[in-house]
Parts: sequence; structure tokens; C-alpha cells
Amino acid sequence: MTAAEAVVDGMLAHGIDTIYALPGVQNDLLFEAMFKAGDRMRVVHTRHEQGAAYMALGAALATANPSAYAVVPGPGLLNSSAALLTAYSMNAPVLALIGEIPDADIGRHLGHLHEIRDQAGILKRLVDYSALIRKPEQAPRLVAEAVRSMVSGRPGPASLQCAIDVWGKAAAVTPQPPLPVREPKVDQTAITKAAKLLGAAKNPMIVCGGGAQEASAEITALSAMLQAPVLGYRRGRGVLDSRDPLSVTLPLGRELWGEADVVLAVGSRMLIQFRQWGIDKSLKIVRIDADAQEHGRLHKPAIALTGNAALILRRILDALPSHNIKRASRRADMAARQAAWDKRLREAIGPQIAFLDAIRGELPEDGILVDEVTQMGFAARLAFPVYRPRTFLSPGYQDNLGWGFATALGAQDARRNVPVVSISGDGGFMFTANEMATAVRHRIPLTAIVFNDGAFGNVRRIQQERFGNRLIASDLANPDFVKFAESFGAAGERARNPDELGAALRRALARRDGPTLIEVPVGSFPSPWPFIFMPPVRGV
Ligand SMILES: Cc1ncc(C[n+]2csc(CCOP(=O)(O)OP(=O)(O)O)c2C)c(N)n1
Ligand SMILES: [Mg+2]
Repeated sequence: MTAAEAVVDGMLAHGIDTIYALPGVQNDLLFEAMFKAGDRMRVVHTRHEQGAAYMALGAALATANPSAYAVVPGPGLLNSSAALLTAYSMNAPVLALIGEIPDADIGRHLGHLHEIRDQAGILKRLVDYSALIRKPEQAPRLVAEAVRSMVSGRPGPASLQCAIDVWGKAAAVTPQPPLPVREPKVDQTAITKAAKLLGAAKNPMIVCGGGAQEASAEITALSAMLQAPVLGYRRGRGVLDSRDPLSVTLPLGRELWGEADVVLAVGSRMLIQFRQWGIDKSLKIVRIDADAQEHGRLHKPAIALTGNAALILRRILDALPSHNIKRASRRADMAARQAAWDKRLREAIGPQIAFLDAIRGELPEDGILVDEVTQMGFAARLAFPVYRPRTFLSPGYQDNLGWGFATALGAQDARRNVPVVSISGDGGFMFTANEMATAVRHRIPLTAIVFNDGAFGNVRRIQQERFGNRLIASDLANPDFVKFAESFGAAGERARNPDELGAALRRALARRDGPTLIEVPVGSFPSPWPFIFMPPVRGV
């Protein structure tokens, strides 16, 4: 078996049967091995390496399963790097297969095609695990170690590199089945303490981050047992169904944070809470995180539990009944408070919410919405109802333009049976608009909605409000987006209001053999920022 064949075999042994990729001479033999794997390995080729990496990210986020992409070294790696960075900051299990110059010349600075100084060093800073495959015999073990690191503890990306002349080297190779996932031992004393603290709390609250996405059932049960509101903003949305009156986003979450006596934080950095909303001694924090380093970065918690959130929560659920005080239902009170905030949000950002209502009205319960750093994205984070985990994908703290369309393509490719809709601005969409060709070539039935205000609208508003309307570098010249889509052979629609958007979306979601772009021409939207950056409610 060649090293390339051993890598393909290794990926298949780990359930990775699709690779998002862009070829080039360093990886020719890897592609040859993928060709030989036939139907077992699906290759989705993109038009730019960032597209390949964002697609792998979207596939991982939509499924929670490891995914992979392959690109050439140097420029190929760097082109993919914003997506790889995002995979790191979103704890997404993405495997980056990166080519290399001839093995014997690595580090000799001879200026080979696509050579980059210290590629291994660059990758080491971008991912949790990286290795260079030097011999075919090493490949199965390195694939297994890479995947184990991607799914153990705090998940995240990994990278394997292989030189142009090593992919084709052949040897007798022993297959390596998946290595056992590394899980820290759960601290039962801390579980009991957490159950006691939560059980005695008068005003408990749960805060969910991305690390809570696989613990939806447990958090739903815990919320009911404690009558605790569950805050999810961006990556924590959908863990508790938005239709439950205890499911909150910002800004009701902030109000509740001000009243809480015990907060259980699950897989969240808590940056907004500690840095914006404030903390004082009367609030006790219980933290569950896959990463022990995360607990005390900003504030020392009363109790810290490290490991898999669902497993830990099940243990807390087992221990809680004997410590839990009798609790009156909070549903009526919470429903009234939800209605009050809903009214305020609709008064403030009504135009955005009307479009979101149109989308929610057409997107089925398990449909996936991918947001982006755009006016409609900000509103979606606050007000789009999310019913299930992993059905609202928001790019975490990178908040990078260009993620939306390409990541949504990966999500839609990996989950062909549910509709995926992306929302982008005209600015963000054009970062990866070229991947419309990929969507058509691979018949990916994504619906991409582009809200076109002819501007980097967010930047423009800042210039208007804070810089005396001195506008610079924020106006945009755009293509006719409908013709743009049609020129690729995709469907293109224009919707001028929420009703037209609903109708266009209905047609788009019925089309399952290829992509649709819906352009929504818009003016400037009212600002969502008063609901996102809010003053402290504690410790002031
Ligand atoms: C990779 C990257 N570059 C730059 C930015 C800075 N940025 C944030 S929002 C924004 C403008 C977004 O414009 P558009 O996508 O049209 O959305 P709009 O605000 O107009 O709705 C820019 C340039 C960013 N977030 N990510
Ligand atoms: Mg715009």
C-alpha cells in the first residue's frame, strides 16, 4: 500500500468518506488513491482552498462527525487558513491534509514550488495535533492519532502533512482501527457538590456554549427539574428548543443573569457574562467544560467539572432529585418576560425580524440556518427561533466574513436530507461567491440568501455614527446577483419584502437538485447593537 492509500484507508476506517479538496502536483498521488477508492471515498472539489476548508467545517458542525479537506502546501494551506482558524475557535473536528515539498528538502530553503518556511511550525499553531507522514507504515497510526485528538476532550482540528515523494512510497501497512477516545475521569465529589448547590439555588440559570450542543436532552431535563432558564447565544442556540419559555437569548439572558444565585455554564467561555454583564460574590458558578484550562481563565468557579458535558450532566441529573428544593413552575412568568422582550426587539429591529419570520415560516423544524457577520445575522442570533441542536450555525469568535456561504455548502453536502439556508450580506457573500460553481457541479441544494445593501453596512454604520459620516471603504459595487447565479446554472430569485422572501424560499426548498440564490435588496437596517453590547447588571 502507498502512504496515500494508507491515509485514504485510515480515513475510511474512521468513518470519513468525503473529502473536500483542491488538487495540485504535490497531492497527485493522494488523488490517485482517492480515485482508486472509488465510491467509498467521495471527493468534492472546490474552486478555492478556503471553500474546501469551510465546507469541511460546515460538514463537521452540521453532523458533529470528523470531516476532512486536502490542499497543496504553501498558498493552498494559507488559502485554507481562515477556515482552519475558525475550526480551531469553534472546536470543530476538521482534518487538514496538506501536501509538502520533497521530503529530503524540507527546511533547506531551496525554493521548491509552493514552499513555505516552517510549514509544520505554522500548522502546529493552528491545530491541536499535527504530524508529518514520513513512511507509509506510519500513516494508519497517524490518521488514528489525528482523529482521536479531534474528538477527545475539547474537540478541534488536526493536520497531517505528507511530502510529494512520500505519498507514492509503498510498503506493507497494518491497518489501525480507531483509538479509544480519551475522556477524563469524572469527579463524583464535585458532581455531588454541584447537585447540592444547584438543588438549593433559588434562581438557578444555565448558560450554554458550543460545548453544550451534544447535551440537549440532558440540559432540557435539567432545566425542567430546576425550572432554570437556559441561555444560548450563537453557538449555544437550539440546545433548549426556542419554543420552551425557559429558552432565552440575549437580552433577557442578561436580565436573568442579574437575578441568578447559581449559574451552571456548559461548554461556554462566558466572555460576555464576565466581561460585559459583571460578576459578584453573591453569584456562584458551576462550570462544565471539556478543557480544564477554560474553567478559571476569567473567574474562579465554585465547582469545576472537566469532561464530556452529556456524561457529566447525566450524573448531576441522577444526584439532583435528593437535593432539589420544591419549585413552582416559572413558565408563566418566563412567557410574559419573553413576550415583553419580543415586543421591544420588534420595535427596535422589526425589519430584520420580519425577514427572519419569513425564513422560519418556510424552514422545517430540522432545517439548518447558517448566519454570518451581517445585519441579518446579528438579528438572527437574537431572534431567530431555533428548535434543535446543530440547526443554527454561527461562526463563533472569529466572526469572519466569507464563512457563511461556503460553510453552509458543507453543511448541506453532509446533510443532504435537510434543507440548509445561509444568510449573508453582499459583502460577506462575495468572499466565497465563486463556490457557486462547486454547488452547481456537485448539485448541492443550498439556498443562499444575500441581503444586498450595497455596503459593508456594519462598517458604514460605525462611520456614520462614530466618525461624523466620513465614509471610507464601505460602499460596494455588486454584480446583479440573480444573473450571477443564473450564469452558473443555479436558480436565482429576487425578493423585495418578507412575503416575497417566503414565496421564493418555498420554491427554493422544493428544488433539491442544485443551489438557489435569493437576493434581497435592502436599505440600511436599524442597529441591533443596543441589544448585544449591554451594560453590566452585577458587580457595579
Ligand atoms: C474576514 C473578515 N474581514 C473583515 C471583517 C470586518 N467586518 C465586519 S462586518 C463587515 C461588513 C459586512 O458587510 P456585509 O457582509 O455586506 O453585511 P452588512 O453589514 O452590510 O449587512 C466587515 C467588513 C470581518 N468580520 N471578517
Ligand atoms: Mg452589506
